[in-house]
Amino acid sequence: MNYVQRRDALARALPEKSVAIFFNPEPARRSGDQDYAYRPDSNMIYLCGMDEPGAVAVIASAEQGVRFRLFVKPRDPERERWVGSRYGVEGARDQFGADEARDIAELRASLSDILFALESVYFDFTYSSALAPMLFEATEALRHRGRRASEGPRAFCDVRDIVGEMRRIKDADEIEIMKRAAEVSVAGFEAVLKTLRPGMGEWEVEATLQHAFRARHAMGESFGSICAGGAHATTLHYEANRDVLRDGDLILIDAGAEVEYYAGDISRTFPVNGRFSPAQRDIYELVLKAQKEAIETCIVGNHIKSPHQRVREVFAHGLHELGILSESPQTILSENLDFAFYFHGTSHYLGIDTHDVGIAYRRGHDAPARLEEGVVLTVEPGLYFTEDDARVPEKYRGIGVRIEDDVLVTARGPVVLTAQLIKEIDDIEACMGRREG
Ligand SMILES: [Mn+2]
Repeated sequence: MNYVQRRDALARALPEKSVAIFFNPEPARRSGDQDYAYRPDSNMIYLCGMDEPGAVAVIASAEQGVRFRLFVKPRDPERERWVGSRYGVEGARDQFGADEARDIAELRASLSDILFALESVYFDFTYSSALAPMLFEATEALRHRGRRASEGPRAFCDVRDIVGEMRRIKDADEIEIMKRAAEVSVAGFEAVLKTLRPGMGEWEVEATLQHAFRARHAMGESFGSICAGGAHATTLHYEANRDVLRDGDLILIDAGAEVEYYAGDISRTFPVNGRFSPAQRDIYELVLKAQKEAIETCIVGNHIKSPHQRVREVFAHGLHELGILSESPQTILSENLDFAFYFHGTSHYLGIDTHDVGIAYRRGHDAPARLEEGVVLTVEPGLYFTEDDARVPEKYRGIGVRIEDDVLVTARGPVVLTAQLIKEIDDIEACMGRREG
């Protein structure tokens, strides 16, 4: 992985006389003496691959000598017999390439040396409650050390915009991993297609996905899988997955595998019994048309909102033609009438986080960020008609459809990383017709 290049890029992006500080939080307590499954900080993963709880990374601006410091828990054979091995100070140096590695217990004392000659300190404000008090304390101590009032930093800055801009463009290593995350995610949905049938529990669909992901050595799900049968699909983030799938209903599945800390993110909507009803077909075909046209807009020079604009245009015409909205497509768009049935965005960046970092709107401008080579984004239009919406023709009530793929922007146009997974009605019906048992 290009950790050295990434840290160099960050060092050059920082102003002179500054450092950026990152850290992995301690595991979160679940209950009793059990913790939640551990997930390291995404920027730690991106900049040095360090996954150990409690580790702290300090990266200095380019003109400084020692560029990369790591503070980690020391080796402790007694403790490691219980909780697993640690990298230790030696590992931080040898495996992670730290120019300087120390025991985490020395962080507090080391901060005065690190901060002494600095003008500014960058850290992730997400963790301000953990990091800011220590930084303030160290800075205050320098201010009151007495000899010269000029000691210590004067500014604390949020590092998220800088690293977010770096992470927005994926390098070759990242794209390789993301292709695998996409592949494993596809395999999960294919496993569902083979087994889906009326009477199955939504939780069984969830378990099918989890099994397919883990069996292919994914770390697990990149977010809590949504397996929403029938009208549950009209709740955007339905994750309860505790209902039974009924004959004649659709199931909306939004899930993805996490591979080496990178996320896949797919949505598909399948008929539980293997056949779409005419009303379900109407909505599905409209969403699919919008999704395919939106993917075509994922080209260099367009902006992050281009797919959304295209989806809204297709929906405005389709909602009018299906008699769901009587107003003209122009009126639907200008008065945002489509918002009643399509109330989320079409795209987000995808990467180490499912809703990945990266600026969507440039600060000080209203213009959305342009798509560039190496950007990975989702395209995920959906239409949702609640069961009790009297404005909507009865046959469409309770139908929710979302179709989502992961798209890499390249100089040669959009590359759909999840293209292997079928989404045409004929293909889905033919595939489900061949189900086991
Ligand atoms: Mn998504």
